[in-house]
Amino acid sequence: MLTIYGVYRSRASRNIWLANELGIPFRLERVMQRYRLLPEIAGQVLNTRSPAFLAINPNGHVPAIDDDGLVLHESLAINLYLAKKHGGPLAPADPAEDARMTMWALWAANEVEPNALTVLLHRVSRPPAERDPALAQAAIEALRAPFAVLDQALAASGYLVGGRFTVADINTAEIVRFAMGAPELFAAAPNVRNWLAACHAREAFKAMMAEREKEPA
Ligand SMILES: N[C@@H](CCC(=O)N[C@@H](CS)C(=O)NCC(=O)O)C(=O)O
Repeated sequence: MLTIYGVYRSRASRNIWLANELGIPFRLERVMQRYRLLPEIAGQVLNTRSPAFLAINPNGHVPAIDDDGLVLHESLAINLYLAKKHGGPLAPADPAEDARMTMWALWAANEVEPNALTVLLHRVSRPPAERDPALAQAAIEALRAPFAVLDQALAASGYLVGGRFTVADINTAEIVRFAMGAPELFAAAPNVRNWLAACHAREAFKAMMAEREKEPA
């Protein structure tokens, strides 16, 4: 049995979306980000600093999984593992596709995620008084080049690997989602805009988001 540690409003969303796509059952062990809890209730809620969770992921971050005793952290690595384990069209068909899927996961984590997170924090999720527009703008400027790369990669088939929807699209789309507070990036990259819309129209994504909306922000 697969256990996913995290909450919908965390990078566990990536693993839950993939599990929904694969149709595999999972148990969600709710682990809250410590910084989202008031200190007075932190001891009562399983969170990213709880000793019981640190035994699962000593980094103190969600998500993590326990898949019949295989314990993993890192959301993108978890998705690559689950896709390969369960096979089918989301998974690599051969070593070349495997390499491309790994490439896109590392690319998204390194070239996009830090700046996309800055856009999310400073344009969307932090209270307006705590946002730094200059930081957001610098992140947006830095994302123009990787968005152009992604736009070009999507031009041929509308997908990243193998001309079909795969785990590479899930991993990359979940990181690109963080930048949605910068519509100017998507206006300049229509293939990225259309691809993300297609990813977000998938039933498995919508089911994940419906649960996410039920969680307190
Ligand atoms: N590279 C990691 C990042 C994990 C991460 O930073 N998770 C955040 C939530 S989305 C977290 O646990 N923050 C709470 C904390 O650091 O205490 C991954 O992709 O799994």
